[in-house]
Amino acid sequence: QPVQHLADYRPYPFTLSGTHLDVTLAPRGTIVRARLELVPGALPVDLVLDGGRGLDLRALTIDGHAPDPAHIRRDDETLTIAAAALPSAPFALETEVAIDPQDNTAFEGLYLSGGIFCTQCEAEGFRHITFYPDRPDVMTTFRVIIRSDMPVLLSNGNPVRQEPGLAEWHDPWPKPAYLFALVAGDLVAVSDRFTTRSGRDVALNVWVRPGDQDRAGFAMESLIKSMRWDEDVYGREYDLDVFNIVAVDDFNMGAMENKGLNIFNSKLVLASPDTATDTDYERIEAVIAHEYFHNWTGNRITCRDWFQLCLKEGLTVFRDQQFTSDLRSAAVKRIEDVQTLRARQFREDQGPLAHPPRPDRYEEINNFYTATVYEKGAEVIGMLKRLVGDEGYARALDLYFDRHDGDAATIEDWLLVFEDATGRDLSQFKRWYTDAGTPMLTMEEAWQDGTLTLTFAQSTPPTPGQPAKPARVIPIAVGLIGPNGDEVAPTRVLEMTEAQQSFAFEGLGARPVASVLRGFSAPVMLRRQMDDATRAFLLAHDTDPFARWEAGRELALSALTDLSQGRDAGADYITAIGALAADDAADPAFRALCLTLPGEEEIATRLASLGVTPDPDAIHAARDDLARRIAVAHQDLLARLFDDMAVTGPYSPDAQAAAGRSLRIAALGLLGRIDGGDRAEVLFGIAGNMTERMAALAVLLRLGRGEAALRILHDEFGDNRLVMDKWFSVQVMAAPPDQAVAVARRLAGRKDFDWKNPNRFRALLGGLAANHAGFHAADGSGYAFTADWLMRMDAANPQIAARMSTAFETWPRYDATRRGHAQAALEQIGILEGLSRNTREMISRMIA
Ligand code: HT7
Ligand code: ZN
Repeated sequence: QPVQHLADYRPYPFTLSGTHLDVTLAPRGTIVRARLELVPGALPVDLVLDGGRGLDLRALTIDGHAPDPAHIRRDDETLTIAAAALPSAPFALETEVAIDPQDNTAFEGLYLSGGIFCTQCEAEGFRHITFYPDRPDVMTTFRVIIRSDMPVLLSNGNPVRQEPGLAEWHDPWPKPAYLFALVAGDLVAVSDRFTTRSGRDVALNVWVRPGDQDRAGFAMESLIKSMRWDEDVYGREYDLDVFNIVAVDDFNMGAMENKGLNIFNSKLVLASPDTATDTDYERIEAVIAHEYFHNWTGNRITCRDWFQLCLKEGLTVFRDQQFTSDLRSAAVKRIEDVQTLRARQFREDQGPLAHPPRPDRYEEINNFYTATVYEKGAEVIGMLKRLVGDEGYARALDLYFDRHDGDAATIEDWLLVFEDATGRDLSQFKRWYTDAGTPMLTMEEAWQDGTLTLTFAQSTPPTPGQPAKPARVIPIAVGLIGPNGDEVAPTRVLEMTEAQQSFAFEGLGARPVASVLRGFSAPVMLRRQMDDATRAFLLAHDTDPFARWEAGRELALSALTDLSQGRDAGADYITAIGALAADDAADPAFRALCLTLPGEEEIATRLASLGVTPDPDAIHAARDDLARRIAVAHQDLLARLFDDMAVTGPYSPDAQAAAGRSLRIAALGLLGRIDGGDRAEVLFGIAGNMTERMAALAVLLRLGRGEAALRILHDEFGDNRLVMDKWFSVQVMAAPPDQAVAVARRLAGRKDFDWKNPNRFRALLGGLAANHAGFHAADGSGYAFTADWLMRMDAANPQIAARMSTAFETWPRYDATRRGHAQAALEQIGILEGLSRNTREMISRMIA
C-alpha cells in the first residue's frame, strides 16, 4: 500500500445499501458468506474491494451468477471486478471465503483469545474477514448470522433469533465496517437494565469468563453512570435495546467501541480491591465511559476518512475527561491530564514522530493512534470551548449532532458548526489541527503607574515536513495575585493571535504576581523569568489549582535540572513543599500530586528543551538525592501523613478514599529513602488492597529487598494474568537502572512470559522503557534488548511491535555514544527481512 494522502480523497463510487453476513465459526476454517447490496453510480467503474491473501475465496456471484473469471483480479490487498461484469442497476454481490482465526496472532480481524472468538476491525481489520469496501465513509445496516456450538454468540445491534448453534443479529444503524464485531465463547454476564430518558428499556451485559463475574461489577456501575451522564450533559440517549461489553485477554489496545458490542481488554473491565489499584479503577471508569460516548461521537457521527481520526477520538477523550472531572476531583483530573499530555504528546511533538492532530499523509493508519490525535485532539477542543464559552460550545454541539447524525464527517464540518453556532471565524484556529509541534510561549512583564503589561511571544519549532509555522490563536487564562496573597483580578482569557502581543491590566494598587496559563488553557510550553521565591509564593497562594501545582512543578524541575548538572539546588522547593504537604485543609490527592517529583523522562525533556543533552544517570542520581533530602527534612510530617491517611473499614475505589491512599503512598515513597523500607515491608504484609501493596512492593524493589514480597504475590496470584502483568512490570520499572536490563532478560526467559499476549509484552518491554536510566543504559544494552524483542514481535503482531518502537522516539536528544547505539538498533530492525509496514514506517520516520 503506497503512502495515503488526505488531498487524494474521493468518494466511493458505489452505494452500499445493506450487508448480510453468515459466519460459520471454526478455529482453523471459519466460513464467511457475505452478501453486499450495491448501487452503482452513473458511470460504469470497476468495483474494488479490500481484502488480501489471507482470504481464501471459495465462491463469488453477482445476482446469483458467477462472472467470467477474466473479469476478476486479485492482488495482495484488493479484489477487483471489472466494470464490464457489473450490472448498471442495483445488484447483490455474494462471496464465500475461508479464514483461519487460530493462526491470527496479529489480533486484527477475527481471532481467538483463550478460546473466545472475537474481532477487532478498527482501523482496517474487516478486510481480513471478508472482501469489502473497508473505509469509514461506506456505511450501511448489517444483518449477521453466527453459527457455532459456543454458548454465547454476539454481534452488533439487536438480537433477532437465538437458538442452539445459531444467533441472528440486526443493527438498524448504518455503520462503517470498522464498527463491526462478533464474539462467540463460553461467557457469563453480569447484567443490569437502564431506562433512557425517553423510556427505552436497555438490557446491559458485561460478559466475562466463568469465575470472573465478581470482578465485573465496577465496570457495570461505570457503564450506568456513563449512560446517565451523556443524557444529562450532552442530551445523548442510547439507541438500541441491548448494550454488550465483552472482556478478552488478548487485545491490542484498551477497548473498542463497536456498535452495541464494545470489546475490552480484560484489564479495563476486571477489578477487585485485592487485584486492582485505584489507578486501575479510575481508568476502567474512564474507558468504559470513553467507549460508550463513542456511540454518538464516532458511531452515529463517524469519520469520512482516517485522516479525520481526531474528529472522533479528540472529542471522545474530551468528553471522557469531562466525565471524570464531574465524578471525581476536577482539579486533580486536570493536573493528571496535563501530566499525561506532557509525558506522551509533548514528547512526540519534540521528536521525529511529530505530526499534526489531523495528519495529511500516512503509510499505516494504525501508527496514528497517537497521543497527538487523542490527547492533543482533546486539548484543541478544550481551547475551542474556552474561546466560544460554555454556551457557545453547547449550541455548537447540539448543531453538530443535528446536522451530522448519520454522516461520515470531517474537521472542516466540525469547525463550520462552531462558526455557524457562534459567528466566529475559525480559520486561524484551524492551524491547531493542521500544524504539528508545541508552541513555545515566552512572557515578559512590565510594571508602571498601576498597570501591569504582559508581553507574549509565540514560536513553534520545525517538525518533519513543516519547517515554518504561522502564529496560532492561543487562549491564555490569567489571574493576578496581590502581595498579600489575595486575588486582585479573577481569571480572564487573553486571546493571542499575533506572533508577539501585549495585554495590559490597569488600575492596580500594588504590583501583583501574574498567574498565567491557568487550568493549562492551551497546550504550549510557557517560559517566563521567575525566581524561586515567586514560584513558592504562587504555590502557597494561587487560587487556580492547576497554576498552584504548576508553580511547585517548576520549582522542582528547576532544582532537578540544576542538580543533574552538578549545581546545588532544591532548598526553596523543599521548604515550600513541606508547607503545602502540611496543609490539612487541602485535598490529599492534590497534596500527593505536589509531593511526587517529576519523573526522569520529564526532567530529560526539560533539559532537552533548554538545549542541554540529558545524562540519564545524572538525572536518576539528582532525583534520588532530592527525594532523600525531602524525606530527611520532613520526616515527622511524612510519618504523620502516612499514619493519618490509613483507611480503616472496607475498601472503596471512590475519589475520596483513593485520595487518602495516594497521599499515604506519596509519603511512603519518600520515607522509603530513609527508613530502609521497613514501613513498606509492614504495609505489604498487612494491606488489604492492591494499591498499597504495589506501592510498597515498588519501594522494596528500589531498595533491593523485594524478593520475599515478589514470592508472596506470585504464590497468591500466579494464576491471575492481570496481577502477574503487574508483577512483571514493577520488577523492571523499579529495578536500579544498572540492573534493569538484566532483570528484564531474566523475566523474558520465564515460562510464563507469554510474549504474544500484548499485556504481558507491554508489561515487560514497556516496563523497561519506563525505567529511563535503565533503557538508556550507556552501553546500549537496553536498546539492543528492546530491538531484539521488537523484531520477534513484529512477525507475530505488527501493531504491537510498531507501537512499542516509540520507546526509541527520543533517541536524537542523547549523547553521541547513546545515539550511536540507538541508531544501530533501529537500523538493525529496519533491515529485517519481511518487516511489517507498521514497523517499517515507524523506523524510517525515526531515522529519517
Ligand atoms: N477506537 C478504538 C481505537 C483502536 C483500537 C482498539 C483496539 C484494538 C485496536 C485498535 N485500533 C484502533 C479505541 C478507542 O479509541 O476508543
Ligand atoms: Zn476512542
